[in-house]
Amino acid sequence: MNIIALKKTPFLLLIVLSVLLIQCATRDTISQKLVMRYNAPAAVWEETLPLGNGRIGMMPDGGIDIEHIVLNDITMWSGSKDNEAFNPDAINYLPEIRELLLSGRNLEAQELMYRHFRCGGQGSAFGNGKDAPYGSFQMLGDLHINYRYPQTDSVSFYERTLSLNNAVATTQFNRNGITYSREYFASHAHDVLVIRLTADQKKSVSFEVNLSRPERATVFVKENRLYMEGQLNDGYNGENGIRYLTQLEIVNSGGNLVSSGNTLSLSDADEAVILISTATDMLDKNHISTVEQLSVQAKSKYYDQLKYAHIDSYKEKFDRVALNLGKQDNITPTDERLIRFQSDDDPAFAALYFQYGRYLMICGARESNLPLNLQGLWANQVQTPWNGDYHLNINLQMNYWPVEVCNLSELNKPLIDLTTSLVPSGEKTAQTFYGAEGWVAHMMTNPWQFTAPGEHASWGATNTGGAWLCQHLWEHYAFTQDRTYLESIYPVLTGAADFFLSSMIREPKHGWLVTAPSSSPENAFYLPGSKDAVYVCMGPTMDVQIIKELFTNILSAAEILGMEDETTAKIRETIPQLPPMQISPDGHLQEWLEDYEEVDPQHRHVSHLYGLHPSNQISPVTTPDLAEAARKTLNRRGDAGTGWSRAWKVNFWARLHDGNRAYKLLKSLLEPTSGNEVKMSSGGGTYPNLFCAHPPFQIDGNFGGTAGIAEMLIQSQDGYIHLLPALPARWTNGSFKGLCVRGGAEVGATWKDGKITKLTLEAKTNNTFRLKVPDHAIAIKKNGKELSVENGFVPIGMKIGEKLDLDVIYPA
Ligand code: FUC
Repeated sequence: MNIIALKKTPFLLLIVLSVLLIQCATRDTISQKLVMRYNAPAAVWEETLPLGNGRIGMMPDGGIDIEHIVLNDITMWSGSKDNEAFNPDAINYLPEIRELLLSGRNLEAQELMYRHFRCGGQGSAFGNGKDAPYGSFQMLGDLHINYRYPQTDSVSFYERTLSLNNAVATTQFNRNGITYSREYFASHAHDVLVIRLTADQKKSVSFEVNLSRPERATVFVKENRLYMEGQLNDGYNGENGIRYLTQLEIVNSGGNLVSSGNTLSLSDADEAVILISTATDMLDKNHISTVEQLSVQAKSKYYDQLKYAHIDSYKEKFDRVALNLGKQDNITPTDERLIRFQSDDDPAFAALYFQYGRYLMICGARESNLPLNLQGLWANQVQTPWNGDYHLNINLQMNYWPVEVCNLSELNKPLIDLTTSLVPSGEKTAQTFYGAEGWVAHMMTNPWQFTAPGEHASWGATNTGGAWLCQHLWEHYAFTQDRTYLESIYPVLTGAADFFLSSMIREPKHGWLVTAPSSSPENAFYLPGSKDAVYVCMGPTMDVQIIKELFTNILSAAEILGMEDETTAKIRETIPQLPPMQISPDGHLQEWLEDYEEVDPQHRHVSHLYGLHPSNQISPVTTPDLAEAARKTLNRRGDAGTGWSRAWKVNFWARLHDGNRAYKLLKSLLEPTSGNEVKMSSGGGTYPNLFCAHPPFQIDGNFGGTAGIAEMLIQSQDGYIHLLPALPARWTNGSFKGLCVRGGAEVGATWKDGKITKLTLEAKTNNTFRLKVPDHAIAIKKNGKELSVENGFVPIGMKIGEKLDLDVIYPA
């Protein structure tokens, strides 16, 4: 048992550690020390600090006498396959529903859908699916540590921190002259949770520890180890539920470890390390031996070996990108910085928030596992809000907006795998509900490949969820240019297209081909002369934009792969028959085929601007009229909304090249919030731990915010690199490195007084990159030599691995 102390660390290891420390100290000047800091224990979960290694995680509250640490595993999902979802009766009503829509009787069509055109069974059980086949993502458990102190005088100093550079959290305080220190991390190298407890006086570490869970847990002690195990409901009270096992042990130096009942108790130790190893059998049929093995491996290491292996592994991803918007304040508590940001506009705080999004991405998901859900990896309930699932009408996709541009491309894999895994079930749904070819996923899914329409058509009718996911599949290619990968996903894209090609109908007014029935996510309208809210419609603008994008991407893929086939031929024929985007008489982009009046003009979803972001069908450069209509639409929608809605609007305004307005939305996303009751149109903002508040906590807004900041700094969706397309006045000087662009390159830039002075390009592929000459610049120079400019763009041919440093020249 050699985990314990630095004092036992061999000389060689010390040398390795010193080299690592020196490496950290000599990092480039753009990189910064990024610390979140708090001067009191967390009073609520939304103040605790999230740690994770993409599979498992924990959120310690830093309590002084009693510490509560919520534990997580991303595969803690109840439910199982729901065969009842494929409702065989629905298709019998499809012709009538379509007839009603074609004759403008949407309300009646909707009534029929409510009754018949929905999944069979319970569906998501309206977000209470924990004990239904749909299931729910759930917390793993609660770890409580009751500390014992020689004296219980008041505490003279207290701080909790989270280092974003190292993914290590700490708690430190002084009680009666003794400084107690705790260090926590979710090891990226050894796949265990680690907590080290020390004090600056010998024999001062004493505590009791236990594990629990609100339901479905058996806790026991064996050979001074604590175990918790159980099985979640498969939705049928059957044998197919996910099983989990958690093992906790304490390695200590100098203390006395005993167990009584289900509690481990350590007395008078010099220091202790709590090791938690945990797994479920969702993706690992040998989860019991995995738990044991991981624990044995971790125990064979010195604590510092564990810690630095973890840091090293985490940094490999985190250090790829840096953003410097000014001097980082690592002293002021983060909750105070959040409050102050509304008045001091500290640019460095925005940079911290940006990197926190990357931190959450690296710690919340890993390559071969489930994608980040509505909670990411972190939940403190058994029934999480909305089942903590994958909503496909914005939320899951938003989680993945930053992944490519923020240089974490490999973390896209879980999303790609999830999408691919939906195909067989999506084919059955296409057949059963529509008698159509290809595959379709509606508004929500789970690890059990749920693809049917939701149980309520007002939100469950959207059938472009799978096609929207296909946009992410394509974007991964756009950034990596990986042809083998493109070949592998080509059938997924064409399968999604086949569904629309075989199920769209012709609307009577213009003869356009449209989806029917469908809805514009969660927004309702009034039919002329009626005051009834209607959701069900034909060909909402978002559907058209998603389908057009899917079709266009398939044609590009087919060209690259040399794959003309029946689907591509049909796509070519169909594209001109899709509805165009329409501008309403008062200048807005129309959300529906008709210029209906919205029930809620400030609705949180802005689905019809999908074409502006994440797609590139609306742009101030190529489609100025549509961009103007989008601007009017956004002004009418207003700047409020749920957390994710504000985050989306940051991206919209960045795409409209309005940096100050994007910034205003970023500020509203960062509005300090408390409370965790579900609110659909107010209370959006940010909790003290910088988690996004829908409310309640929903992680999509964090990732949408991070992506939005990236959009303000760099864009590449129109075939060229546009640097600082939406720089707010407040970010006068700054620099970044390592952001990625489509075509396959990493870009860095430095700017002063809002003007780019230097930039760097590093090619990840052999390609020619088109760089937009920054506004007001007169030349771009490489080694003092001017590069040739064509219509405001500099074409730069590069070989894979090549790096370029360029200077931007302005009139004297
Ligand atoms: C969609 C949104 C809600 C919420 C939920 C998880 O239904 O309309 O605002 O984000 O997903």
